[in-house]
Amino acid sequence: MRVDVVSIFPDYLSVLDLSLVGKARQRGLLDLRVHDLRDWTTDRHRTVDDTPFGGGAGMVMRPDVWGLAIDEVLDGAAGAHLIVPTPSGEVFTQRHAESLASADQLVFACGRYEGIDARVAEHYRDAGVTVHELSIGDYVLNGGEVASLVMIEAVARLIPGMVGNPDSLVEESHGAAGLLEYPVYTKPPSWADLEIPEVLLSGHHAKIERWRRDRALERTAQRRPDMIAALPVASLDKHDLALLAELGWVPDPGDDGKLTRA
Ligand code: JD2
Repeated sequence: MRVDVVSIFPDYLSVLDLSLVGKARQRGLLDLRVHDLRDWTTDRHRTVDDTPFGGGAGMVMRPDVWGLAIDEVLDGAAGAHLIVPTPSGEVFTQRHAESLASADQLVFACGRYEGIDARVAEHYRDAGVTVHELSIGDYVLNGGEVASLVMIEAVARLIPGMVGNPDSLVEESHGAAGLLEYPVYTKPPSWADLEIPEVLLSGHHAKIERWRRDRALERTAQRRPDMIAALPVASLDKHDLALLAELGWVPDPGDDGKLTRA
């Protein structure tokens, strides 16, 4: 896969030389190229921004400079996706990461200031490029660089032949799908007056699986009620339903196949 990142702060992306993404590059699975947007400016001051039409605070990035940059980095032959990180985007999820992992090329356009002139996304959509305006969450960053790092890491670890431990990806894809992970423990067995839950030392595989699923359900109900409300009742066994009932969740009497608060 080819990944191009365009930014006025290309040094922000230097952490991509490390760890997993760096390894993928060394192994030839990832062709990562970071570019300085100012390389496509044509004026003496290398200007990338201007004042917003309609007024208001701050500056907006010029579409003409972005157009020259994106036209040059887009590989016409490849199935390219243009990703524009923005606080106004759809929220980036594992589903986006999975879908982007099979693309031929990803181009990340990292804005600064108040963002990039809206015609850039519109123009490339009109030109037949798959454009994704994505946010990494409901908080405000100063630019798209850190958001791009997050998305690149999430995608890179899904590229076939990439992850250190393929078992962990298999478990992720069909394990406790739709639930948070259960708590994990390792040695030493006693630390800070805290012991390992006995069942994990028992060697009783079925009991361990049940204990882990119970903890995952409890944790999810406590921290992510939105995920409990999205669970298909058909994916839950008798024991799951009994535990969830104790936690205040029951099958919707309107029988839509989901749970609701009792
Ligand atoms: C960005 C800015 C508009 C306020 C380019 C912020 C983001 N989850 C996220 N939070 N913030 C961003 C993000 C991404 C790109 C830019 N800014 C600053 N723009 C209003 C602040 C400029 C993502 N993804």
